[in-house]
Amino acid sequence: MILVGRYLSPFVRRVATTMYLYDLPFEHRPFAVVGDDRQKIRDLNPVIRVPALILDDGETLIDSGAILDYLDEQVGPERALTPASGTERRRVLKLMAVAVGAVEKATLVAYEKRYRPEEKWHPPWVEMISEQSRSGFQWLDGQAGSPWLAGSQLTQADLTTAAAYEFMRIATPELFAILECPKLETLSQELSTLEAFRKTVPPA
Ligand SMILES: N[C@@H](CCC(=O)N[C@@H](CS)C(=O)NCC(=O)O)C(=O)O
Repeated sequence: MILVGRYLSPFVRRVATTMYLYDLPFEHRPFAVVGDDRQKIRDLNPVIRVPALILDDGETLIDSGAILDYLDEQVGPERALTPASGTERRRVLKLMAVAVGAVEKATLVAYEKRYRPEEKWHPPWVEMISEQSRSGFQWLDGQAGSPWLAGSQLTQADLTTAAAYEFMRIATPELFAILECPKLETLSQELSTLEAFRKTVPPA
């Protein structure tokens, strides 16, 4: 399989970490959505986003949630990091929805600063989306146990949240600096003990 997209993307990172944890071998193509790689990504995903996962038979999957669903199917419910059914599944899905929503808002903050000239930044909009992002992360911090978010073992909610949290640290340091999320800090440190998570740290 071929995984397309840079590990700076929390969406790519959660897929790559999951593939390492599931012992599913893959080649990594760290294409960026801007610049020379743009057309290559468009060929895989018409909305020019990563991640994309090219399966061995050539089928291409897009959207990290759909890719994780496929990976879970490959390893079966015993090993899947998202529970198959019931309240446990609903809890993990809810946690992930908040983590994904919070990091999407952080991404918009990063894009505003990166792609728009400074004189066109619109502070009220940036404040609005920053607040949404902060609110999501603070809520997640309140949900974290010691250290896992759902129950007594690692789930996809933990990987997704930690990848999102670490993206903030790199891509929106100004937003990260005012987050007070001690439990997410612990979660991220705990995940850093896993080789699978360390292997997907975005290059500096
Ligand atoms: N819902 C998508 C979101 C993917 C996404 O937003 N990827 C970002 C990278 S962090 C991207 O490709 N952004 C380019 C853009 O939207 O213009 C998923 O879960 O895969």
